[in-house]
Amino acid sequence: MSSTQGWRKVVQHGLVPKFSPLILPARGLKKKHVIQFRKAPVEYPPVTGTENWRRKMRTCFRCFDVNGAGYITKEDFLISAKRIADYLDLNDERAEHMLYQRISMWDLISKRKEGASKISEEECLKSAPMVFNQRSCRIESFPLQISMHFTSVDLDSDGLISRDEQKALAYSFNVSEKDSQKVFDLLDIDKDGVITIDEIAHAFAEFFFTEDPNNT
Ligand SMILES: [Ca+2]
Ligand SMILES: [Ca+2]
Repeated sequence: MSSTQGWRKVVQHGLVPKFSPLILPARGLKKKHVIQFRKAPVEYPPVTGTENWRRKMRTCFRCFDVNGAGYITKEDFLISAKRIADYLDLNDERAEHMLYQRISMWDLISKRKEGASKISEEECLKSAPMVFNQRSCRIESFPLQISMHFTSVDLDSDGLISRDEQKALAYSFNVSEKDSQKVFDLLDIDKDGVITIDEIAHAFAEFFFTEDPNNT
């Protein structure tokens, strides 16, 4: 299906995981939300690992490698969580909630690498095409990662990512405010000033599963 066919609702099972240790006031995602992809991950052709695609993966890796050590480790997730908490001056409860979510993301990544304590850029790039081509990834773990990412960025748990929440994430990844602004505008497909999980899901699917040189 071509992405020009409009917003066809493709339902995949990507329920928001119940990994939060705290009960926070929330609406939206606390209710079960099934991600509606504009184009389901399984509909994209297999990734072959073109130079353009590898460049996107490197950019992504370098965002997660917050301390620039050349590896992704648990420490990167801890630093990122602290930077978000500082940027938004979160109270202890919210900071702890978000920290737990970011650690859960690391645990999931590490578990996939047989409990590795650090992951290098080369390892990441080498295994990425195979990982992204697995049916189980496209059907289960990809939507799960999106849900975890979304929940960890949606700091006030209102089911939407605001400009400030996006800015806090960008700050934690050492991304400039100008670039963060650009990313926000790209993600906010319907231009209503907030990002929904379905908008994020579409952007992530296009980013990770498209090798089109025009997709950067
Ligand atoms: Ca929010
Ligand atoms: Ca929007």
